[in-house]
Parts: sequence; structure tokens; C-alpha cells
Amino acid sequence: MIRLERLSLFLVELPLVTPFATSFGEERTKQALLVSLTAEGVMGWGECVAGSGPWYSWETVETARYVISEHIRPILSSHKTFHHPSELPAVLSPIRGHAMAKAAVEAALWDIYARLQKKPLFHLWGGVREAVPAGVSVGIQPDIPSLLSAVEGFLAEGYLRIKLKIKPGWDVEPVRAVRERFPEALLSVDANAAYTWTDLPALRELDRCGLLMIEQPFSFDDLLEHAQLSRELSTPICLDESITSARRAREALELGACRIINVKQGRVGGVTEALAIHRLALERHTPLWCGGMLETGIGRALNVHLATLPGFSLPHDISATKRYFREDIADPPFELKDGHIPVPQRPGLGVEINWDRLLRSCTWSRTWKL
Ligand code: OSB
Ligand code: MG
Repeated sequence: MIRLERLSLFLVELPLVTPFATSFGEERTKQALLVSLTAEGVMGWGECVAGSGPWYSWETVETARYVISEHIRPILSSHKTFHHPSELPAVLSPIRGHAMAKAAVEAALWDIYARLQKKPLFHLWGGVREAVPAGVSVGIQPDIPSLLSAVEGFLAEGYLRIKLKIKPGWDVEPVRAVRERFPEALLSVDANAAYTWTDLPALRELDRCGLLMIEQPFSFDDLLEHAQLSRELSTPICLDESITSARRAREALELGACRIINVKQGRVGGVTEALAIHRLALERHTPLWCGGMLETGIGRALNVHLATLPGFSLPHDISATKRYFREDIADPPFELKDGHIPVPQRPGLGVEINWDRLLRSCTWSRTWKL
């Protein structure tokens, strides 16, 4: 049994090695809210994947800080004992939404649970891989030569799949240029919800570029129009933003809105919900892969463990630490070996906080006794 004793929040800011531009904006620094829970003499960590502004999702580090401090904390104070982390979603169910805030707390509880069992997380979930295939998500570049040289560099490092961020006006031309220069590369695109039916001609051109998938072309909460678009294109549609729960995943598959699902445990409200999507995907023979949110080593470790499950069959948005940060707040850094990221084998997340760097990059923190 786990009896929770303390909750801490840390807001950190890390410079990105290169600015990351998407259809919804450009980020130069990564702001992350880290959660730690203490129980039975063990500290567990979770990272909230909410961004600094409400662009990918309406959640932000500030909404998550508020919801965890003012709403999740009091619930945990009156419900401090858990036999298993999968009990947490029901305990937090009085809070509607705020998936990313809840997921970060659940992640910390999983880390504690696995550390107490002295097992790496992936052993608890039935993970079957010792290393996970790594893809890389390439932001919108200032021009095509910069894009080609970025892609060339990542292919040379061994990344197994290149995902190009697109938006109207930065799509057919850059994607064709990459396809022509690297005819054999496994390529996909991610629109982050920037397209509508008026862009159908561009989407039809992309359909001829030999892409593995087109990720979230239409609105962030849409299923129906993606189902209609799916019938117009031969390239599989993958949904990211639209899949907010296992229920939504079932609806999407019933409607034919996607043939591939990008799983982000934070977006769906935690690991327990992500595992439910994984079960559904296995039943339906729907390929999964693990998305990323430019996480620090804490969030990335969780993604790596999740990506070891049998239904995760496509390369992930899980790249080496140095693709994101010069110095991370967790050790050891993730490195690429033959296009794969080795899975940490130590108990729990299998990475440790570097307190020096955490405190140096920390802009705010608070601890409560539960
Ligand atoms: O849509 O997958 C996305 C980063 C921030 C927000 C949304 C997305 C992304 C990425 C980066 O594509 C993936 C990574 O962490 O490497
Ligand atoms: Mg995406």
C-alpha cells in the first residue's frame, strides 16, 4: 500500500537547442511543470505536458499549476492511500477535464509504485522492447535549403522516421523537396489542425508524396470531417489532438476518422487511459506510436516505457536528449543507438533528477504536506 506524504511542484524553463515552429507558433524555451510525490521514503516524478500557452491544447502550465494546487491536492489530502496507480483516475474524476494536470500526478504515482516494486515501469505494463524506434519531428523552417539540411542531419544520425511540421503555405513544396532528395526516407507530416476543406487541393498533392501518414490535418476536436477526408485520400490519417480519451479513440475508429493513433499519455489524462487506448488498438489492429511534447527527461522516460508495449509499432516522436536540450534536468540523457532509444532498466522511470540543474532552471516551486 502507498500512503502519500508530500506533493511538490516545480516550474522549470530550459532553452531549446533550436527554436521549434509549428502551425500554431514558435517556441524557443521549454516551460515544464514537474510534479513529485513522496511516499514510503520514495520520491516519484511526473511531468505535465501542457505548454506555456493554450495553442496545442487549452491547458497550460498555469492552468495545470492551479488545478493541481487548488483541486487535486485537496483530493489527495483526503484520499492518500493507494494500492495501485490505476485507482487514481476514479479518485480525480470529480474534476472535469484537465487531462494533462491529472496525468502528471498519475505519472508520479506510477514512478513511486514501480520504484517500490523495484521494477522498471515497462515491466509493469507488459512492455516487450528493450529499445524503441526513434523518429524526429522537424519544425517549420525559414526556407527549403534549411529544411533539407536539417533532414539530412537527422537521417545521418540514424532517425528512422522524419515528421515534417506543415501549415498552409508550407506544405507541398517543402514536402516534395524532401521526398525528391530522400526518396527512401520514412516520411510523415503533422498539420496540428491547421487545414480546412479549402485546402483539399494541397492535401491531395501531399497524398502523392509517399507519406506514412498525415497527422491531424483538421480541427483539434474534430472526428467527422477527418472521417470524410479519410475517404478522399489514400494516405492514412493519424489523429493526435482529437484523441482525448479511450472513448474518443473508439468513436474515431468507429467513424473511420483515422487509421493510426498518436498516443500522448498527458493528452488522454494519464497512463491508465493510455493503456486502455492500447488495449482498444490491439483489438482493432490499429497501429499506435508515441507522440512527444518536447518533454524533459522525466516526461521522455515515461514515453519510452509506454512505447515498449506491443501495439506501439511505428517509430515515435521520441528523440535523443541533445535534439531538444543542451542540459536536461534528468540523468542520464537519452541517446540514439542504431536509430533506437534504449529503455531505462532501473526501477520506476529509470532516470534520476539532477537537483543542481533542476534548481538552476526552476522559476517557482512549492511543497505541501498531504
Ligand atoms: O503535435 O506532435 C505534436 C510538440 C509540441 C506540441 C505538439 C507536438 C509536438 C511535436 C514534438 O511534434 C515531438 C517531440 O517531442 O519530439
Ligand atoms: Mg501532432
